[in-house]
Amino acid sequence: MNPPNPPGRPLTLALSKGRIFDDTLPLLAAAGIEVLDDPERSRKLILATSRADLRVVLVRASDVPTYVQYGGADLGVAGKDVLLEHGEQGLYQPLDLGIARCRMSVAVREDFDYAAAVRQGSRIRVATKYTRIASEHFADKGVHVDLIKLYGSMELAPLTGLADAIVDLVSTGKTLVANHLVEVERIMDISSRLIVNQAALKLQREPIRALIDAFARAAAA
Ligand code: PRT
Ligand code: MG
Repeated sequence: MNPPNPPGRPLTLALSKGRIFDDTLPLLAAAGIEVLDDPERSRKLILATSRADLRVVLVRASDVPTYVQYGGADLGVAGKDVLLEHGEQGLYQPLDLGIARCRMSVAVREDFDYAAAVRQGSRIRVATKYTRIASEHFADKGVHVDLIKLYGSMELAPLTGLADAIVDLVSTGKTLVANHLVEVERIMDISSRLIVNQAALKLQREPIRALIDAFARAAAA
């Protein structure tokens, strides 16, 4: 049996299932906090923790900033990619947790001459989920692009002729290799941040500060 959350309002931490949840667990453990349900085995979306004043809610990775911005959660963990696409307004970002590391890159088919396409000033078609990051990147380079918004499986776009290039996250590089794509530019390094609702920080300063400090010690260790 999970201990009930106390009356009043426990602090709510928004996490996404998968690598963010998996990489945040050890940080919570280092702070002496255990999550009392396993999201891979239970269908619960609200998970109690070993601390009665803290609960975890599970949301889509790209919804974490929305929950925190509007106060559906007091805190959250989100990738820099997600934060840049969402916009960082209303969110306090006290910590880079250094987890779920990867990079945002441009990739093309092995047989596509990206350097020549860019040099000739031709318009290139770029498919991506990260339209904001991509449009800023190419604008900075002075390259004309037609952006095609996708929600997943970006790697398929150059293989089917949908696009010349993709902007996507790369970690081991195995997905690119398996699909005969090559990384031609690294746009930025990505890791996940702790984000905090600014109003919650004012109203519940002590417990939130204590949690931020605990995360900071765990991330530094
Ligand atoms: O899956 P869903 O649509 O719900 O959301 P999501 O894909 O945003 O969530 P999730 O859990 O997959 O990713 C959460 C966060 O983890 C991202 O926002 C990134 O900050 C971070 N992260 C770290 C990654 C990766 N590494 C990563 N490798 N997110 C995605 N990938 C994907 C990448 O898009 C590509 O398809 O993995 C593939 C490449 O991996 P390699 O190892 O083959 O290079
Ligand atoms: Mg994913």
